[in-house]
Amino acid sequence: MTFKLYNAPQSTCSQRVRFVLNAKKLPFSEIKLDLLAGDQLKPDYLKLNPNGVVPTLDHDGSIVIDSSAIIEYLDEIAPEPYNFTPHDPVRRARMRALMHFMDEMPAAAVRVPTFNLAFLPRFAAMSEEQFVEFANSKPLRREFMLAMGRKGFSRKDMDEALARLRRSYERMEAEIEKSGGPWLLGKDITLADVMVMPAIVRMADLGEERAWQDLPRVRRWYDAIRAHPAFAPTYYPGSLLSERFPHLRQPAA
Ligand SMILES: N[C@@H](CCC(=O)N[C@@H](CS)C(=O)NCC(=O)O)C(=O)O
Repeated sequence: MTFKLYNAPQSTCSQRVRFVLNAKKLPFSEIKLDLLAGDQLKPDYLKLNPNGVVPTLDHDGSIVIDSSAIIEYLDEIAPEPYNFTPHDPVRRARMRALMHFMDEMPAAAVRVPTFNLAFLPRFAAMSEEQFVEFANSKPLRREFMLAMGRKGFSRKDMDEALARLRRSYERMEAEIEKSGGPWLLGKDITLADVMVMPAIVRMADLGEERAWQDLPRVRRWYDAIRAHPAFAPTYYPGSLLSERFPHLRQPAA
């Protein structure tokens, strides 16, 4: 089996897939795209992934797109040495419901502080025409980019995104309490944990770790995922935004 992953070191969706590949000890090669340079919008890449986003997995010539579809696919084709999907259908359905929640809430909300705090200086340096052309070339994120504009999201948009993230941490706390932890669904790590991991790591990288300090189960969950053997190879040097954008080393306002 040969795996080629089109991805970006700092992309949260890519980090989900790298984590599962590493946990399963599946060797893979990486094609690294520069998302700010627009590599994901080039015609050859759009033939693989018409959404114009990473990640994309090429498995022996079969193309699989979308991080949640890819990690479920990997669990199906390579259930050993570790399977992230519960055997019991009810637990499996619970896991999938949480996976959807993670995409709809924290993964969507985290884009607002990410773009405002990390990427904005790049966009602010473009002319309005260049920016609109760049935004219009994005199949999936056109409206998001235009809503942000070259001046960034408003304070109100930022506060709303941080509030959505806070509700996500509270939901995690409640799920861990219900399941008995240490993971969202109990004693075994599942794809639901993998789905939320990059948003939490991103917020810590943006200096927002304090936002879940009053939630002891989330704190322990965060320690546990960082101690997982797949974590270090997933977050190889250069995977954090603060490594690429040194201005982020200041705590977020
Ligand atoms: N639902 C997709 C979303 C993928 C996505 O948004 N990828 C981001 C990086 S995390 C991207 O490629 N952004 C490029 C862009 O906005 O142009 C997935 O989970 O794979």
